[in-house]
Amino acid sequence: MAQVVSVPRRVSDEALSPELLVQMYDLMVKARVLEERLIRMQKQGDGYFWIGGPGEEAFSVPLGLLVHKGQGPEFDYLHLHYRGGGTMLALGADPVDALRQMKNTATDPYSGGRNFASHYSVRKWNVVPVSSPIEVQYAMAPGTAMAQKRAGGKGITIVTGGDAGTAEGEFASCLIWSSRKGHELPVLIVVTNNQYGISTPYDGQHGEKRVSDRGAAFGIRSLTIDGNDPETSYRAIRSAMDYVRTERKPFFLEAMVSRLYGHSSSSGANFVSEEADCIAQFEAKLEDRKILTRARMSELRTKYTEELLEASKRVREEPQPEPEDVWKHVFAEENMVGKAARKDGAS
Ligand SMILES: Cc1ncc(C[n+]2csc(CCOP(=O)(O)OP(=O)(O)O)c2C)c(N)n1
Ligand SMILES: [Mg+2]
Repeated sequence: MAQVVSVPRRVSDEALSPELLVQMYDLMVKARVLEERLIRMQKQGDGYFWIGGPGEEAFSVPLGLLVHKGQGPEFDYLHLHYRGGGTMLALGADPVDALRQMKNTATDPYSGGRNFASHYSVRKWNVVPVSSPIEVQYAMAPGTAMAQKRAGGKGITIVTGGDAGTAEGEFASCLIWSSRKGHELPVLIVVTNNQYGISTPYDGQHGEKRVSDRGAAFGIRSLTIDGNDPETSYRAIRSAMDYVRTERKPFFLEAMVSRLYGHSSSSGANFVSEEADCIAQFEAKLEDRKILTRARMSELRTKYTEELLEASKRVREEPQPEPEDVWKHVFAEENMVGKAARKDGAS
């Protein structure tokens, strides 16, 4: 498949420190090994369905590293989709929690064993629950961005999703609500373009050359980058975030990425060798620049592979949710309306 790569505009090409490159590499490998463990768990019967982000690590990891993490409108809100595992690890998530969600244990902190793999939710980091119906997040993002604009401060909203989903109305709603003249919102609109929507290829579905071209119609600054290059991603995300944070206006960033294990377990989840592998490309650069040796890089991969294999065995022994727990967290833990009425003296 043709790789569409564009040279980033308006983004500095200042070198990133070797320490940062090693940190990004470490997280990218951890994220990949985690996805590979999740795929194996699902194939071995320790889960019902897999979906995740192998092939997006060169974009998802820098994104997570650049977030202002915390709870409430003064921090960044994240409306992620199901390919953001690298972002979660870069934020500091424990990879074992992803294994717990795959195994649907009661200890899964994201959904108590109820949701699919890669459906994160962390209130203390403003990570709102990932939605299985695609694009819902683009309709919600202007809401948190509006709250942030009203609250003042430097918090921004970040929303991510795929290329095919941009055909849905929620995506248009996001562009419209983010860009109203005089009411612009501090939202970083991200599309990770792997050039597929399940089995439907990008070509034939889009009249525009790039999805980011749509930004111009709304007066939204937009950019398409090679999301397979972590250095390009880091610089482009940092510069887009700086703009959104200080100008309190939207920015649309499209990142061209790969989809290295197909759509999900429903399409087989087997390695796709025809697409660019951002980790293999980064390894060649790190070796060439004498930042890491091949031996060190293999050691790291082996370490994470062994650690996550052991963790997956432990997770198998963790408790499953109790049947009556199905009634928890559905709407509210108690009848708030009835309780308020009783306080007012009503029956
Ligand atoms: C509203 C809705 N329609 C259809 C689906 C089925 N579905 C799940 S993923 C997907 C393709 C999404 O493609 P894209 O937006 O490019 O994201 P990618 O999976 O490629 O990252 C579809 C159609 C869904 N989950 N929700
Ligand atoms: Mg896609």
